[in-house]
Amino acid sequence: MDDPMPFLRLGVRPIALGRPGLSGGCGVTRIAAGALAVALSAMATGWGAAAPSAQARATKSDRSHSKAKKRHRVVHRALVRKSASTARGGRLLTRIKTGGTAGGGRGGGTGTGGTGGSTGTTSGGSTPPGLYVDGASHGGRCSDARTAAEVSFQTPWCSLAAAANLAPAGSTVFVRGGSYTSLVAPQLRALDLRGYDAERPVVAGLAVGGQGFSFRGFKFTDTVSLTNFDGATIADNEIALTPSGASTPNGIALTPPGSNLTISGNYIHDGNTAVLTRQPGGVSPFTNFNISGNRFERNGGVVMHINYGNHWVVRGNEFADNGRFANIDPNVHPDAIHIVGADDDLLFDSNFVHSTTGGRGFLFQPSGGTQTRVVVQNNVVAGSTSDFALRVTCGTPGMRIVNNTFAMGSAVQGTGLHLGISQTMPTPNVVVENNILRHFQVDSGSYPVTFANADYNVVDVREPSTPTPVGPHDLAGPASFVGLSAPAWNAHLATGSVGIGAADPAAAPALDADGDARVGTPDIGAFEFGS
Ligand SMILES: [Ca+2]
Repeated sequence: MDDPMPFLRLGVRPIALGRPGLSGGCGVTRIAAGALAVALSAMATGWGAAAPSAQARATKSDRSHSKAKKRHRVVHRALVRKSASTARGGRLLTRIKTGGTAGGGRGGGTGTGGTGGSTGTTSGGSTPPGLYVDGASHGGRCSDARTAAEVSFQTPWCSLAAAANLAPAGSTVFVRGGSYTSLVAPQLRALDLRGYDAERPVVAGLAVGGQGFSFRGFKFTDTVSLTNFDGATIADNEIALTPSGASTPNGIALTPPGSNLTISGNYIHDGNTAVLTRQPGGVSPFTNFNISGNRFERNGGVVMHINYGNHWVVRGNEFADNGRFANIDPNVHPDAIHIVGADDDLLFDSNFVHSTTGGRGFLFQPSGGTQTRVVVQNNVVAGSTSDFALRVTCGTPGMRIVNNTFAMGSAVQGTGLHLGISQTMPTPNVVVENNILRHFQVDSGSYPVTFANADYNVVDVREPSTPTPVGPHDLAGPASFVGLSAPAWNAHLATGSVGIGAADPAAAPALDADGDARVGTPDIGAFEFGS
């Protein structure tokens, strides 16, 4: 059965190695009341000073979002073919499958540093300028004894380690097809490492750090681990993991300090946690992350784990059939995204979560502080299990939840949009507008959740005998969809559905989850009808 209150039992369940650190409830319970007052006061001041950030970015990113639509590229067509038989969510997903929305939004690394070599092909006899690693000697006999000046397409290095040790900063390094051992390089120079053409070299994982490096076009078969990094890009790779119980590897594991990271266009599947932020010692926030256009499929842990994130954009990702698997962790709480720690300025935009395997949506569970300037917009969470689409324990002041379609399972207590489940600190000024909600529940408690606006939602079931708000413009559900069932989970509104033309224009993002403009009055939910 699904566990609607997972963290309540975490205290009695051992946390397996490699799993995200999980803490119970809102973590400020151990902070003295005076300290909490000071913290909240400071937070309020900070909000006033910097309030535009997540919201402004949401608007700004609408524009880049639109541009991204026009930027379909070839980069991982192989991945597209590989996963093309699974679910469809409308054009949102189509975009992911054709290269993602990579680059949208403000956050994210630079990670370039390349010499501008294009990823052209060798047809016609020309090879792109750059250095070469060719362990299988496809283009000529490889040798790691060469200097960088001696390396060419015909005279390549054999190993990634040689490139890491010998390529000068700013180099583009093409890696030919073949199998490579894991690269361990604690401080990489600014190298742009690329799988050559469509050869997609297979690499047994990374353990790297450094500045301005990037990895594109690889197939990794073990964890991509980044520690102490700034300006890194992990893009258009496949991370193909193998379930092995408690030893199932994670996809991308991040250990601070870490800043300016882009994770885009990757296909990460069959692992434990797809994107894991570790805080093994003193807390060090992960700053300026852009995680967009990735596909996370059949992972058996918390899919994305955010622990002390600052200035993150999480956009246009697909979470496909992640959940509980006997050969990974049959007892995991399989959140699509679990946000813990004290976090600031997080935008979750146009993500698509669907599962038939127990997976669920977003869980906000602050610890050690609050989660401020959080915007959740244009997301779809659907699935056959009755579990939450978005749950907040407490401590997310000013959170904006707008134009989402939350239609997971059946409408029973503890599912859907569920706010204030474990109240140990205030959650003021929350905005809940223009959402389609199969179930809506706000719990009572010592620190009641309060709303700046809770209106213009389509609500199927509002949990009775709770302080769940009723807006004057709320509409009774259910909305009707084009096809909200597996495998398509198509959450576009059907002709005549409730919610069309019924959203609050002041709250609706300029573009919908497809990146399309509004048609007339904005519609409730993630997709604009007729756009
Ligand atoms: Ca409309």
